Amino acid sequence: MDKQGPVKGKAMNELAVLEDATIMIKDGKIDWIGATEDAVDIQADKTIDAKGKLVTPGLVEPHTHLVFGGSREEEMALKQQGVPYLEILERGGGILSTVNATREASQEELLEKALFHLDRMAAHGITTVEAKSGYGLDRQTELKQLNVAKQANEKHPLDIVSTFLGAHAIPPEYKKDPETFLNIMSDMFAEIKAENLAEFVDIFTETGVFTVDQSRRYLQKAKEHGFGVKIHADEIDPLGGTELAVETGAISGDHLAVASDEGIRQLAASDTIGVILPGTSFYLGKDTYAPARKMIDQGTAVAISTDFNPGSSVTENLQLIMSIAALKLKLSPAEIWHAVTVNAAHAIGKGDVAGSITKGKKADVVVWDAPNYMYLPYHYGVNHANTVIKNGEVLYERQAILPIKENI
Ligand code: IZC
Ligand code: ZN
Repeated sequence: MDKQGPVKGKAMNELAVLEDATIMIKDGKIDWIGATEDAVDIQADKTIDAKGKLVTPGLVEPHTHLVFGGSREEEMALKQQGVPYLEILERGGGILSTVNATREASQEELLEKALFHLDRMAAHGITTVEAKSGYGLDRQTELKQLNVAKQANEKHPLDIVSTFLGAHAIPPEYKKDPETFLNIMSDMFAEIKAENLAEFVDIFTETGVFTVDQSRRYLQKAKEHGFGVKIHADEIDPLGGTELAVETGAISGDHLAVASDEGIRQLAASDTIGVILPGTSFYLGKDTYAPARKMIDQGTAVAISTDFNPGSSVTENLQLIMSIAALKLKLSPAEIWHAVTVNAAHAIGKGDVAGSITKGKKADVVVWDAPNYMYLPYHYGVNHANTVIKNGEVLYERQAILPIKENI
């Protein structure tokens, strides 16, 4: 797995697999990788024997709503009764209920909760995480969320890439005046940039949220302030968010569940990465999944993510999403591995340091209780991580409940 740049289209099915390999780590970085028989002169302080086990780059999680207050388990009953996601939002629930809980929570509470979720992600083999704001929808709370992500990045061993998603929903106080609300959010760009609180700006382009025109103007301003841009595009209604992602040169277009054929064509011809979140279709009980198969067949670089958030995809387990990608998106194991490593890293601007086991990159490596790379999507819903290494340090090790005796 040492290709540079995002892996596009058919190349996603060509995985570089080494049998009987050795990886050397020095100063938190990959120092050498190759066939064990070529690994001469090994003088390691510590070795990890991964015989018979799959070893991969740490998973990169390119789309989460990590920092939030409260939870929304009551909505599950509404969803079971068939109340659509956007109607729950329209009634003041959904994202807006998390907004209330996030406004009420202290910075310390939000940090503690974020660290808990990060621990769980790390235990599931994730070593780099993108985290969005967007549950404040006012200056003060959005800054509180961004500061929590910054603190979490400083305190937690995982690397966090921060995205400003102030344009996640229209708060009730601006229901009739979304333009003014967007201006309040874009007025924060200079400060967020100056304080280095986010690398990307994202917007939810959706029916009842923000239109394509509003999104275009907002993202244009973000680019003028030096941000890379992302879009929650074509998740529920096909508004043309995929085309807008290409037009604005977004680093990624995310969701794309109902992208048009023209949008898919344009995406494939662009450098924008398609970040697919099949856990959302699964969790919202939809039959429609993003046309990821078509996207890859036409040449797109696809990444996959949990979309971890308290409403539409409540899981930190990217391995489960890898299985959903196999079962529902019909992606091959090789495509899925590219989607959760190198392409996910490029989707958050970390392709130079994460996403592959390459000399000079961060030593973010996972040993899995799996005999080969096809095994993870196949054996679904559980945690296969055996040992998670971040920056060359062991971060997580699976504990046996009973030590397995030799020669039982
Ligand atoms: O809290 O429901 N889609 N934003 C856009 C979300 C899902 C997160 C949520
Ligand atoms: Zn999202």
